[in-house]
Amino acid sequence: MSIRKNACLMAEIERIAEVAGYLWTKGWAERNGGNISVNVTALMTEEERNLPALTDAVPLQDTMNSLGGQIFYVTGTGRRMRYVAQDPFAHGALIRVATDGRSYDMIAEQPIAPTSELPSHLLMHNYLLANGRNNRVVLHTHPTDLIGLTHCRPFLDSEKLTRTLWSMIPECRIVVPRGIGIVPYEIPGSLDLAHATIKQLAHHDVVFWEKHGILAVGEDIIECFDAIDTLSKSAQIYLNARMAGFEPEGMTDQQLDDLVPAFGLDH
Ligand code: 2HA
Ligand code: ZN
Repeated sequence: MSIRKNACLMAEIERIAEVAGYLWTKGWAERNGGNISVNVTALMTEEERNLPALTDAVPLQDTMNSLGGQIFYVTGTGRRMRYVAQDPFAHGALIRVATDGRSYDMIAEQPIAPTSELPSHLLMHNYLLANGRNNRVVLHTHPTDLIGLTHCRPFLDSEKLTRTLWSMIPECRIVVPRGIGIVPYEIPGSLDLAHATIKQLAHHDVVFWEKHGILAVGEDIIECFDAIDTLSKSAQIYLNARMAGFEPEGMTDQQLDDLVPAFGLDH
């Protein structure tokens, strides 16, 4: 049975490839920078979910109590986004978490070892599902302008950073309504980074990792990309103004608050 006959699944894989291409063309994915995981379980038939494993089970460090039987497309370790864009199944794989949540195997299309950030991606999916959030997507990338801001101590403050970026353009307040969480520097791929990120996900859908990159969660991969792209636009306006020698005025508190009822924002 070929997974490629499943049109719904393949459409989702195409959207992942589309976003991988954007990450590369935006300059946010140097070398193997960034990684993507998407929960595709709901797009698969019972038969596909039970496909024979391509690999032995690989143990997980933590038990994923909410992920038993869930299937994810995950980009491969060391893989370049520019190649994921061209051929997502040659540079990523479908992994299946065991029913006891303690290991995973691979079911398609080739056994590609998952991203070094897999433990953190799975911990996040586990947290999100356990909390009833249908956030199927975890997207991590390295936008130059946004990472640059994390080198400026005053911006390592969620309220200050959120307020500054929101106030550059109305869209930013609308597209990133829960604001930005900040995680102080941790070793990439570490569980400390994952646990610190999960704390931020209680209040935010986008988290900045100091001097490293951005992580966004959401229901849809294009929307996750759009949120980061809009933040990047705001950062460019802010930084361009500073480079031109002036402090940008920013929208007023009233102008920002008026967007909440006008666009039916919850926050
Ligand atoms: O996958 O971006 O954080 C490479 C990374 C690790
Ligand atoms: Zn990274």
